[in-house]
Parts: sequence; C-alpha cells; structure tokens
Amino acid sequence: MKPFIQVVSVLSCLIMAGGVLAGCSTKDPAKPTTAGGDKKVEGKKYTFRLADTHPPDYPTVIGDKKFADLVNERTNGRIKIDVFPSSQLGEEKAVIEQVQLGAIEFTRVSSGPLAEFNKNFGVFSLPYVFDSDQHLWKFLESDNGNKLLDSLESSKMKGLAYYSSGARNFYSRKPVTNLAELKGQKVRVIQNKINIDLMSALGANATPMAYGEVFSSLQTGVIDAAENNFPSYQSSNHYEVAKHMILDGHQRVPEVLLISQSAWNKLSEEDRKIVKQAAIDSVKTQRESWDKYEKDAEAKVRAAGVTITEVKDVKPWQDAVKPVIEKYRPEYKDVLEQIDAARKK
Ligand code: GTR
Repeated sequence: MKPFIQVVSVLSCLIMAGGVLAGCSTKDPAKPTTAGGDKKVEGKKYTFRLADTHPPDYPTVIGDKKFADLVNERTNGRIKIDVFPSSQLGEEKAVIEQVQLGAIEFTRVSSGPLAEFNKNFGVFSLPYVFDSDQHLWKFLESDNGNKLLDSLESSKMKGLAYYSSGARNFYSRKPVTNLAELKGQKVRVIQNKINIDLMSALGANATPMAYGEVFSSLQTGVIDAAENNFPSYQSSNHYEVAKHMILDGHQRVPEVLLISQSAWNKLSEEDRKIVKQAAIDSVKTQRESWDKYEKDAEAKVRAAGVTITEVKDVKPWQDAVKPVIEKYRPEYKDVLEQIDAARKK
C-alpha cells in the first residue's frame, strides 16, 4: 500500500470510528473473515464490541457477559463479543450515536437516553406508570413490549432484550424528606425532555448531565441532588456525597440490550437467531444478579449511614406529576393503554 493511501485509510478509519481507536488496526474487527472457505456462511468470523456504562460486577454487565458467552459458545467461537464496561467507549448518549453509525456494534443502555433517539422509549420516563417491577415485566414480556424493541429499527438499531433496573428515587446533599423540600433543588437528570418537565412539575430544576459527571457535580455542589436506583446510587459512590435518599419511586426505566442495525444487516439469518436467542437467554442471569445486587446495595448504603426516608403516601407526588402525564398522553395514548392492560393480566 502506498503511504498516501495508508494515511487516507487511517484518517477515514478515525472519522468512521468517531475517534474510538480500537478497531483501527489493519484488520477491521467488524469485517467478517472466513474460516473454511468463502462458500460457508457459517464460517464467517466476527469480533464485536459491546459498551456499558457500569462497572464489571454490575448486574447489567453480568448480563452482557452472559450474552457474549452464549453467542461465543453457540457459534463455536466464531462470533466474539468483547464487553467494555465502565464507560470505556464513552457516555451513553455518545455510545448510542456510535451504534447508529455502526462504529460500536452492541450496547446496553437505559431507556432514558434512548428516548432522545426513539420517542417510543420516552414512555418509560413518564412517572408512576408502573405499580411495581412485576407490572413492568408483564408489559416488557408482552407482544407490545417486544414491538417497542422492534421499533428501534427506525432509529438504526435493533432491540434484543430488556434488563432490570428497579425504581428510581431522589438523593440529595441536604435532607429531602418530603415533596415540598424538593422545591428549588437542582437535580441532575438523564437528558430527555420528559425528565425536564417532570422536575418542573415537582418544583425542582432539572440539570441534564452525563452519568460520569454526577459524582463530582454532587461533590462540588454544581447540583444539589440526583436520582437513580439503589445499585447505581451505590456503585457510582454517589451515596458518599449525597447522603439522603427519599424512596418516592417516580420511575421504572428498563435497560435495553441492542445491536446496531448495520451490524445486524451483516449477520446471516442463522447468526441473527443465535444473537437474538442469546440475548433473551441472558435475561435470567441479569435479573437474578439484579435482585441480589439491589438488596446488597441498599444494605451497603444503609451501613454507610445514609438516611433513607420512606414515602408513606405517594399520592401527593402522583398528583404533582399529573400535568406531565396529561401533556404526553396524546403522544403515548396507545402504549399507556397497553401498560394499563398489563396491570390486569
Ligand atoms: C442507571 C442506568 C445507566 C444510566 C444511569 C444514569 O440506572 O443503568 O445506564 O442511564 O442510570 O442515570 O445516567
């Protein structure tokens, strides 16, 4: 190869990968190589990347690894998926953009940031639409839940499975023990427009921000509060700098495991089936890991001296956020009805 062409190819690789250097070696890992001759479709080998924001022992990453192992096993090592935890490949919004471009093949992200890329996923940011995890899972496992995953195709992605993420609660630097005390607090939210409306309805000021910036922003007082489930509150160490939690359970925002549409298009029909089934089969492992981790995380933060306020009556919270539901009801009418129907099942 002439030096000029080499330079151009390295440059275009950098541009394509959006600055993510891995994969810019002379061999492009996302390109198939053949073992056993070109005629054998089943001979195509791939090395893919899967991005997750959480640390290696976090339940979503446990799920990702199970998924990668199952794909590896079921393709006799032909399809290798390297899991990159701890936001090594970037924060969620940037990763989703890379997945849309095909520069990162897989990711596990929250439905929260996904809502900015596919409005259907905004329904999970609407407050108090699910009564419990059981209710949420009845919906996720229904045909309607699967249709929602399929709708990601219009956003250059393909939803493979949902993972557990529990309920989100507020936590703050200064005690917030009731709704009134949330008034005027600067609260970090996952960037999407519903979260901004939600905070205003609760009298707080929304500050959208990447997950990785929340710890230092709480520490330095750039924000007063944030909100998340117990596992994230604990694993991110936010509990060390925001020592007061109130269990209002305003949202249940499931996690989504997905593949870039361009990577999906490269796979044979048979490999697609393997990938999809492995994702579905990894859910059990993720949910078991979640149940345990959630309890352990709560115990750890309690042991560390965090003050936790139970909300005996959630009705004032639900009343306060009604305008948000009413604002978005026309947009989410059908899916809200499906969610209500899942409650009765
Ligand atoms: C967690 C979720 C992460 C991330 C984070 C956040 O619950 O698992 O993927 O979205 O919340 O608040 O940014």
